[in-house]
Amino acid sequence: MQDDKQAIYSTNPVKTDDSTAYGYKQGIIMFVKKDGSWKILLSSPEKNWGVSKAGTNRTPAQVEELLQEMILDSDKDGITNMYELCEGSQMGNSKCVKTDPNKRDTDGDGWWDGIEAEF
Ligand SMILES: [Ca+2]
Ligand SMILES: [Ca+2]
Repeated sequence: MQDDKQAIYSTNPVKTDDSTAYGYKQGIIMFVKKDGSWKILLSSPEKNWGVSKAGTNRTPAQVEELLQEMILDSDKDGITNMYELCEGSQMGNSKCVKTDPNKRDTDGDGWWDGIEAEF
């Protein structure tokens, strides 16, 4: 995913299930173009999602469904739908800014939402 101002590269989500939790991780790197050259923007290139086995009474299939929902990034702007809707882990975060999960650049300023979230 790239245009003339920014680029986002991510790996496919990889399962990280262990004895205590079901989970996924994904590597993601963001670049922005400044003064004609590309700079790395993101400082933590790995995202993790997890559901504790002890903390859920869902079946493994239901947990999988939940995890798929948690990692979904419809517009591929580098932040998940839940994050853009201020749901899930962002619920109750007063600093969370709602953006459109189906629009890469919600405010139309040329910067993608996931990039702006890192500024
Ligand atoms: Ca998104
Ligand atoms: Ca924007």
